[in-house]
Amino acid sequence: MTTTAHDTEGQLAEPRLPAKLAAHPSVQAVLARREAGGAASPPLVIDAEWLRELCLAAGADDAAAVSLDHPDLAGEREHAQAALPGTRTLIAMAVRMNRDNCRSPARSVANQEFHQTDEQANHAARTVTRALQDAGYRALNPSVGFPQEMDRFPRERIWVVAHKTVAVAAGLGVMGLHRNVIHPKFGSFVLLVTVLVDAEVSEYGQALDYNPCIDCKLCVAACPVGAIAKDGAFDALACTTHNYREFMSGFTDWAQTVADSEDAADYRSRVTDSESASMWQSLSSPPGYKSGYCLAVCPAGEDVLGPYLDDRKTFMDTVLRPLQDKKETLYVLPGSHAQEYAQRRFPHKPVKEVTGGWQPPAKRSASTDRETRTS
Ligand code: B12
Ligand code: SF4
Repeated sequence: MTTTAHDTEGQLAEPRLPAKLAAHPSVQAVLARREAGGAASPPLVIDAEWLRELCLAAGADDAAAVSLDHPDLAGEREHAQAALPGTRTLIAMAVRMNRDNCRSPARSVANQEFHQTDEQANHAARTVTRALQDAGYRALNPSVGFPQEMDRFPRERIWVVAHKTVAVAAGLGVMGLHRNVIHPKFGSFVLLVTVLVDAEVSEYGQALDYNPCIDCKLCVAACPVGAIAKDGAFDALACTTHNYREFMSGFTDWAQTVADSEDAADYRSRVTDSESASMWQSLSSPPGYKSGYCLAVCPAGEDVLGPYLDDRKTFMDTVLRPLQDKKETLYVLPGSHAQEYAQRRFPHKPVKEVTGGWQPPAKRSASTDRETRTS
């Protein structure tokens, strides 16, 4: 066991080490480095300007720090402390996405943009974490999106830190009607990431004093399963059931369908060739979102707003309409508001009932999985 000695003036001296440990080459190297003054403690408070420059150089387009004591982060505290005991500050970063990639009805284009930005944001956060570690701090970067804590699924939240909550408290933006954070300049076209660190920062970000959302409600019109209500209510289950068809919950439902199928012909009567191919693609490359249209059509943000202000009709015809017109299967829970909404508002889009994979399946007939297109 290590004991701490006091010298004659009562100062804290090097801990006394057991002889065997003290003789170890690594221990001797560390002690020698200390004696040479090469391992000074890092400053107690991180310089905010240094930190911001570090984040921007690492690939972030905007960054700000917020104390874990911020009242709006009360719900994040236990999660942050569990991930990195001793966390004092959260560093929020935003990384821009290319707008027209996100808006493309070719979802492969949009998904590539989401995943590339996701990677860039993870890379930026990891670079910042490394620099903080090298400066002598404890730091940690939870993933931008996936992987998440699937051992908690589906009962508890699976994300380590809620990046939106942190970004809003740090002043990087405000949640719009569509519940994504809108950056005042870059609009909705940002992904967010957070770095946890065990030190304070000399200056913290301030929450924006206005919401960049202009309340145009294009996100309401774009969502194919009615997940966003005009009053701001958000139907997370409707969104997840469709948009995450090829993520953990939709995959579980699909696996159940495979298990329930009597033979190949029965499977092919429940799942189209295109759906099988799409599921394969999501399993072999990063999984594909089915929608994200709410974010794609959002005109908010100083860099984005111009074309919408210039000519709203053209903006709707070229950004909103192509996504509304796209023929694509929509996934809904039976009897849900999403099902009724999708059939009524988007009669040209086939609607398919699925369990969502949230709970063990009731015994189903093959017809349950068939398209229930009406009107
Ligand atoms: C869970 C989650 C989802 C869920 C729930 C969405 C939501 N609004 O919270 C689903 C699957 C629906 C989803 C979809 C999308 N997401 Co998402 N998602 C997350 C995640 C992991 C946590 C979100 C969070 O903090 N929620 C808590 C609070 C802050 O959110 P809230 O809106 O106030 O509360 C709602 C939800 O929490 C929900 N809820 C509560 N408990 C649970 C449990 C489960 C299992 C589910 C599904 C939902 C849920 O109900 C609340 C009431 O509406 C973050 C990544 C992260 N680690 O932070 C990304 C994140 C929020 N997603 C993001 C994106 C881009 C999307 C999509 C556009 C993906 C896509 N390409 O299609 C869509 C947009 C849908 C939308 N309009 O919100 C970005 C947002 C970037 C931004 N500018 O704000 C984030 C921050 C990822 C990132 N690192 O950038 N997402
Ligand atoms: S699309 Fe319009 S209403 Fe929806 S979040 Fe963006 S600005 Fe707000």
